[in-house]
Amino acid sequence: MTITITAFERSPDGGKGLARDTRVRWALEEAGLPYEVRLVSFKAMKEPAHLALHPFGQIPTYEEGDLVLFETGAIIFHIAQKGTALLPADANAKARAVSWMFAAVNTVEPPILELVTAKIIEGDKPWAGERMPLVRERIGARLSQLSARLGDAEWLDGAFSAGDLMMVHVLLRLRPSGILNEHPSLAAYVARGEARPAYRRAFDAQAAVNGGKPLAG
Ligand code: GTB
Repeated sequence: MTITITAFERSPDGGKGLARDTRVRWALEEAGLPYEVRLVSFKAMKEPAHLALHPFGQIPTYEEGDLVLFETGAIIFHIAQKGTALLPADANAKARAVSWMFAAVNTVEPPILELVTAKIIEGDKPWAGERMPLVRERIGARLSQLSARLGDAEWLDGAFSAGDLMMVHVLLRLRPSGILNEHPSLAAYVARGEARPAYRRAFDAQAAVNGGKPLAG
């Protein structure tokens, strides 16, 4: 059955892989599943045809036969369950990998999104200058906890999993801020994710659409 995802017709990041279709592309590449991409404009995202797929008028969506999914957590969990490339066969290890998927989107991503809001949406407000250090402090606290747990390990819990995929992509959103480099072990963790051939294929595919440069090397 053909898998079709949606992605920005033109991503605001100009092809840096930060929009969330990249994490879905990456999961599909890790799982070795072929897929097609339907590009949508910001206008089309809010029109009935797309709202029928995604109640909040966003990308990415995932279609496979009669199945329509939205929310990257659900999409990647669905993809991951098709094999063992992204979730281990052992039931307990699988449950722990799922914990990391949730941790990425529920615990680590929210303060990172606050930074985006504080900078881009509310950057011109009179209180923006006072708010920014508080937001950076909250991110720093989370990253210190994550870094302490990762320690010297390559991945969060044994072999690379959907939990790492989600966490690496969430952390990548911090790169433009410089905050990631304040946590060298996490910067190295993200670099390991980016070095994976499946990530490089996903990144290059979205860059080709968005006018970005392919990953070098
Ligand atoms: N929780 C949902 C999920 O995980 O699937 C969130 C989906 C979401 O936020 N989608 C964004 C969207 O469609 C695109 S990824 N936004 C349009 C809208 O809401 O109208 C967020 C994003 C956008 C741009 C960049 N960038 O340019 O760097 C990075 C991330």
